[in-house]
Amino acid sequence: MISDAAVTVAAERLDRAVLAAKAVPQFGPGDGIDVESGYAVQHRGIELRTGRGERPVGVKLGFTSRAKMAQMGVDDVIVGQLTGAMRVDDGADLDLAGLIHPRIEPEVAYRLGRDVEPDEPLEDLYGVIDAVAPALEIIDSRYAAFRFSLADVVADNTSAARFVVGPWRAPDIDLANRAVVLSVDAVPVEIGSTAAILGSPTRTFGALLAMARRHRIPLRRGFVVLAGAATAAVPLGAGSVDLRVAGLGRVAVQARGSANGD
Ligand code: OOG
Ligand code: MG
Repeated sequence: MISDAAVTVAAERLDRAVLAAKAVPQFGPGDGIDVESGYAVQHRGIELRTGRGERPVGVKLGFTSRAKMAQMGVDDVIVGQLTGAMRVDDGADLDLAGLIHPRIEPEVAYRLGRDVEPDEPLEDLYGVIDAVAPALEIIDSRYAAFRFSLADVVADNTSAARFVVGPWRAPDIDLANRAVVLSVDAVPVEIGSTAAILGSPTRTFGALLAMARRHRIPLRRGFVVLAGAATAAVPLGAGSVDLRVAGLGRVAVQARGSANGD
């Protein structure tokens, strides 16, 4: 575990990359950032954001599907945090100018119906979910060339940049194996199934609770939970992106302008 001062230095470096939409080099062996240190850096980064008035509004899981693990060359589930500044309304414009090299991926979102305290005797979050929706996540690694180690990506708040949640509905449907079609300008670019997410997105509830406890990540009423992408992420340029999840509905975003690039 790195020192408290080193946590702050790393968090400030990543935070500047977010604000300037300019990539920074990955951390190296000399930086000594292991996964635990990565979570400390992530927390410090969230403190920098809340210090600017951003509000925590949710949590996200990463690498819950083989497609994502294979794409990014990592093999462990990770957790990150969402703030209000990352939220884009369903169907709204998303300005790419504030981003580096964004990618978009199909997700399922769950909503927490109440606060969950870390010491509650729960096995998972199943009974706490009060709504479910199709969602899009826009990830934007702050590292050059979108390359990172597991510890790096944890420190970088799991590449979280923007997210879009479609219409919420009651969580009384089985989401274990639903077709997922991600389209750009009406052309399907990724086709998959929610089964790719740990066999069923609901399986993420136990993993998320365990990780939130372990890494002291708050779970609050109304929080959005992104279960992780069902397919690989696709590079995002200007265009109209639409996700359909069978039986659940659709969500869309209109990407405009162009990202800064590496
Ligand atoms: C890390 C974020 C992974 C997911 O859904 O698996 C993630 C990345 O791929 O940059 O959000
Ligand atoms: Mg994701």
